[in-house]
Amino acid sequence: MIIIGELINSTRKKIKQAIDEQDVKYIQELAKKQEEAGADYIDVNSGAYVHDEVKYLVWLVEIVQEVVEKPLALDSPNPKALEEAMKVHEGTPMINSISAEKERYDKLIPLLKGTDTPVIALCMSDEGMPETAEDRLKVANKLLDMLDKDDVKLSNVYLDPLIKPVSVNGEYGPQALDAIEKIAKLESGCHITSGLSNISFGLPHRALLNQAFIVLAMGRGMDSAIVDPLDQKKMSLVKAAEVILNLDPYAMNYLKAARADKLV
Ligand code: THG
Repeated sequence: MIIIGELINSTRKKIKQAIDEQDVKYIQELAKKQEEAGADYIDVNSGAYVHDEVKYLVWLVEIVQEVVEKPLALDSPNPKALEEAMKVHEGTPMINSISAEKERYDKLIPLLKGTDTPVIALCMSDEGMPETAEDRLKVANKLLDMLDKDDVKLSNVYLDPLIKPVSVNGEYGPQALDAIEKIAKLESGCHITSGLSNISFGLPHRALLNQAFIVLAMGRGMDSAIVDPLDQKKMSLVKAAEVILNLDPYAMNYLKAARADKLV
């Protein structure tokens, strides 16, 4: 599983406060902890700042890269913010995200064309948020087609089916899982990711629902997730599921984690 650590996000109160106070240490500690916990990418998002999003995204990239080796996932719908953050990022960042919405797509594609930049592609178009698994598959197919034509390697694409809360509609769980399976069956070579904590919004013991969802989604072919990597139970479940799905040959990773006393 490719883990994208979600905690440096200005929609979280503590992060908003840390940005307001320019508390470099707090943010750097959180970045290091996520890396140590096994994050492959560290997501950074300053979207709570309508007017200063660009400035703070650039700042987050600078301070987080001082303390981690892993690349960052630049999280913004704003092509300008992504462009400026890419300029200061050392090495290749992940872009979170592009979509099939024409204006956003056209502005972002020049930054991606012919590069080796991993990019999350949301299953969303100008027709709005998809409802059913079929709707998501349609947008996924369209995006894969567009990106392929625009010289983006599909092995660098992370399709995000967009997860909605099961507390809003009981069918949102099955629809998300079916969408993951349908996208995986395309065998396009792309990855599948999602911000899975949306699934549990509005219900108690959210971590428990997120844990159940990540295992179910892995069983249907999801190979990446935007999550809180400091949740040890979830990270342990991921390692256990990888053994069962034969994604961890000879349980090498699992055994290594066990020896390091990292499984709970
Ligand atoms: N897909 C993609 N990117 C995404 C999302 C997605 N980026 C943002 C988001 N969704 C994933 N990241 C987070 C980060 C933090 C939290 C949830 C998702 C979080 N939320 C608390 C809550 O919802 O209750 C906020 C409370 C707080 O801490 O203040 O922690 O789907 N591609």
